[in-house]
Amino acid sequence: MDIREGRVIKGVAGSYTVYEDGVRYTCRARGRFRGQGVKPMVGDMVTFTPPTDSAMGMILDILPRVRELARPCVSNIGRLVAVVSAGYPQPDLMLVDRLLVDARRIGTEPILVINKADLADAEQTDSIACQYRGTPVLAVSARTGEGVDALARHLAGHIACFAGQSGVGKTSLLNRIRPCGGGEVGDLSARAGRGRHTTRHTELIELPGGGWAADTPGFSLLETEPMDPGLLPGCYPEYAPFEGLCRFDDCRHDREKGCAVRRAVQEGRVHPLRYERYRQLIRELDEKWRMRYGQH
Ligand SMILES: Nc1nc2c(ncn2[C@@H]2O[C@H](COP(=O)(O)OP(=O)(O)O)[C@@H](O)[C@H]2O)c(=O)[nH]1
Ligand SMILES: [Mg+2]
Ligand SMILES: [Zn+2]
Repeated sequence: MDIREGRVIKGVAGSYTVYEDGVRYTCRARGRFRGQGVKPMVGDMVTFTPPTDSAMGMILDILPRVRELARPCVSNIGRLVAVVSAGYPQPDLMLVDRLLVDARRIGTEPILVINKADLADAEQTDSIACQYRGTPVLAVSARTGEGVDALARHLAGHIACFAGQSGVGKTSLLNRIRPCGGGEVGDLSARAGRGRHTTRHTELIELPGGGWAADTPGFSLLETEPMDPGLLPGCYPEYAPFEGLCRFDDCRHDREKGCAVRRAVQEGRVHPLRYERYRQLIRELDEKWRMRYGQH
């Protein structure tokens, strides 16, 4: 048997596109996956047999997967690109914070991309960037191309997930990075009227520097999956210098007495707006966690 190894880059209705060495093969998944309740996922490395004249292509096994998200359904994610707009739509930094937490929770390096820099001055982009000490931030413009090379370098060799509000320019950026990508750019006015998303299913597109990108609608897992609130502080790199300095070992940096993170906020070493959103988030996670698991 001709057994190969490749990457699943698309899956629609039980039909998978597997990529190996520049060639795309259409495969089905072996029947026994269904019995085990597992399904190949976009991003998976798999063993497969390519289609022949007499047989369909078949995925045989899924190699161990890491860093997977359920929405978007992608595995082996190496970079999470949280995109906001410096112009319209108004940045939803709570969504950005949720995306950064999701990324760090699954062990993926996030980057914050401030797009549409052509519509804003440095002061406006800085007012966002300065809130994210410890997170790489890039100001870019899909329109002028500013910063796009730096972004492409950051993604090279990885599977990158683009996420963020509708209309911030995710598809436009991907089209810039990969001019023949052919993603459909949304018409903001028409779309707002009908409330539809241009980007539907998840598919990996090949990046010129090696690597893959998924263009996904913007939402965060935290809205759907309860997360242990105790893990939240570890998802804030700007808290790391103050670790172990709070009065209580199990300090969650909310209302506790003698909290070193709150002191850092007062001293201007952690951004107050980011911290306020953190408190909102941890209280929200508490609530969900309690509803799911009872008092803790
Ligand atoms: N001025 C400006 N407009 C942009 C830029 N990037 C995207 N747009 C526009 O923003 C709108 C939404 O872009 P799109 O890529 O569909 O956003 P998505 O929903 O995040 O994929 C389109 O009208 C784009 O032409 C940019 O860098 N500057
Ligand atoms: Mg789009
Ligand atoms: Zn604390």
